[in-house]
Amino acid sequence: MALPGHKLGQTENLTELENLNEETLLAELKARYDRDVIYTYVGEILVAVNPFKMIEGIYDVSKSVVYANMGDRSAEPPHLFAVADGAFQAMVNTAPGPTANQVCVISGESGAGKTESAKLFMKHIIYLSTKTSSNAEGNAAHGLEEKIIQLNPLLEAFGNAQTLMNDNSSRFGKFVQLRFNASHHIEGALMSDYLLEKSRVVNQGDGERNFHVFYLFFAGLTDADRERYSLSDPEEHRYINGNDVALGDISSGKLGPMYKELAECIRIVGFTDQQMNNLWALLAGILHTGDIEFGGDEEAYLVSADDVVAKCTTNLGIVQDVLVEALTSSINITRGESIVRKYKPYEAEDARDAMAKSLYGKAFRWIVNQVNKLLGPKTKRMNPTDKNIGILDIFGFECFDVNSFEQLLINLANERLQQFFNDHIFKMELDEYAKEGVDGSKITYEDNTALLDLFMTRPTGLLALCDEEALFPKGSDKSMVEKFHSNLHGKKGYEKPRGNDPKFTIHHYAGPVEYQAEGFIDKNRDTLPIDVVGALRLSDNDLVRELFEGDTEDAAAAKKGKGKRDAANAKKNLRKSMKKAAKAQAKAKKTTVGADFKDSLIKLMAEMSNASPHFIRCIKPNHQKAPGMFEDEMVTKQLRYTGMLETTRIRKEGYAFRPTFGDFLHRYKMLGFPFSANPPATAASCTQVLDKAGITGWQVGKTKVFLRYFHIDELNEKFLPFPLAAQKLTKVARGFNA
Ligand code: AOV
Ligand code: MG
Repeated sequence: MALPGHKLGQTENLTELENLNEETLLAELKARYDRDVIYTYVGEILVAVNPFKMIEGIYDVSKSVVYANMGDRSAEPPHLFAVADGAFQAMVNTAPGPTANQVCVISGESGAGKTESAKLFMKHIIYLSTKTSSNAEGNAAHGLEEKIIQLNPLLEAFGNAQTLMNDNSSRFGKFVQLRFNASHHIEGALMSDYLLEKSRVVNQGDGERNFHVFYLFFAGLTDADRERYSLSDPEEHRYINGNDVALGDISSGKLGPMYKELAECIRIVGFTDQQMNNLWALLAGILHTGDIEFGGDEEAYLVSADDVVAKCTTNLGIVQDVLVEALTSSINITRGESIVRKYKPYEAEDARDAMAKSLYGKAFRWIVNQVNKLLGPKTKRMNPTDKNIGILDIFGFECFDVNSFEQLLINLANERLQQFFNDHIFKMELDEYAKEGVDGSKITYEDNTALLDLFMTRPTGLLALCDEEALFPKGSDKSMVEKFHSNLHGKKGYEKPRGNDPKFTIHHYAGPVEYQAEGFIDKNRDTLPIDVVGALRLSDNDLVRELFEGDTEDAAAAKKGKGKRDAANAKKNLRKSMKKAAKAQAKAKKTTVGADFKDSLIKLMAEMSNASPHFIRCIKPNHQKAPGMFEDEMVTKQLRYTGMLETTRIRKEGYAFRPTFGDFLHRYKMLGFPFSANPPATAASCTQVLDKAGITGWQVGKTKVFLRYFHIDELNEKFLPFPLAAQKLTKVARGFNA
């Protein structure tokens, strides 16, 4: 029910609404969206509804100027820059320590606008920090800031791809921390990456694409480059030729300028020509890898012409025969004896694709490490006077027709973030009660701790069981699911399906997701045959060799063999290299993708708990990626699962309105005092009003009255005999919680 005089879409902080529920929340956001107002506050949280178009002027420099050093956030319309300014000022005005550090947590589903928001947030932080850098130190840092800005296009080229959900979908999670010194100048940026979707390199769903960089690379090739990397036409390469529209984009020349931009930003960030040449050769090597084909019934043999393999091995800097052998068979060396087992054709294809994925995954990680070397602060550890601002932009909650191990981990991360959000919002609420001496024991909320336990508990949680099965040589997806069922069936959030298919359903905070367990074990193990590792360790491409931890000496020896084209010699080298690789592997801690992910999630959370959080909830208003379309049902669903409604519910169950004594009396004193009286702003005066009005269930704190959401209606009803006063009620509701 809207109050008289209430204008839809005018409320900038929706918790000021008197009648706060699913419908009103939606109606307000929609009315604003229709006027191209995409930002709205819900309490402390910023809601951003993706406009799918550039809105004139909203990120201009003039806006950066307005949203700088604001003091009172409500002085200007809601904006992402205001959140960034709030974070920056909070950092500046707080002594070094966990509360001075800030973290911006951006969530929302795929295509909702997280990555764009993360970039804008970072851009504004950098603007604010350069504004304070008027002295020499600031000027010196200027180059660094430029580099940090250039980081985004670089990472997006290698880590983003077009999906059905989003034309520029992040296929990895990232957490970037900007480090500031005592005078609040940027000292460096440190980034962590999470779970790159490597499988995209070898296989893309219908209508989806490979990582941007492959197309950009092709678009930017000169004739000389084509020759150098033995590339001809993009249509000929299986890893990228599945999408005609993408191929069209290359040939139309549309991507040419984008390649130039990428090359320029790579240069600015500080990669050397030599490094980049090695990287481009590696990418070309991956493309050629995809073209190697095998045939056979029982034993795999090479079907492709020799020169197909040669193009691959030349780019990767390895020996042709060695690669073919490594991809078609495995050698088991025990006590000096080597037993060769020939692969079946599908095994050879798996080995080939595993090599491509591994090359890309390691190259991506190398880029991230390199970026940290180039842009990171001089010392990895923070000085006691340092502070930082972190920005988290991960993959959103995912639910597809078929959900696999990647979705399980992605959704686990989102589940953990939701818990972080709950803890924070809930805690803030209780802190306020405690500060005012008000009893908050009745406040409860749907927390997802039990669900996280389902994942994290050892030894019987989902991840632990996945690992147990993956580290067990005879482990299978089927027996893993049986273990899930026997350990987790009956637990909250876990559902065992009918039938015997290796499937299970998890009831996430954002909805149920059915996972298909086929392939879990392989994905969790994520191993590359040791034979392939052995071959790549001998590469004379410095980058490839570095990625597989080979040493120059071995590679030089192998090169001699290569020169002679002596197959026996090359194979001898491969055996040696494999032995070394196997030794290194045996020494390294046995770990799995799931366990690594869990570790990095724990580290991330520790980092985030060491900072004051700022939440941005991105909302995707339609599936068509179209401007001007606001689909009620879709938005409602997101409001529900992003916790916006939870937040409002907590406020409903708690004390939604908290006017100060003065404000309360100003508005309601006539319910308890004679018209002309001027009672003091005390707890006693407020109690007198509330008692006389016959309202129950409120509490009076040290400076504020704590009212439930329905109390406002009850108080308003008392006003009914006073029609004049009733007209002023809009103001009353708005004034609360300001
Ligand atoms: P995501 O990061 O949340 O999805 P993006 O930030 O990539 O989503 O946004 C998707 C697209 O929406 C962008 O490429 C823009 O076209 C548009 N967009 C987003 N925010 C804005 C804005 N503020 N103004 C104009 N257009 C915008 V994913 O990474 O897929 O989970 O994995
Ligand atoms: Mg993204």
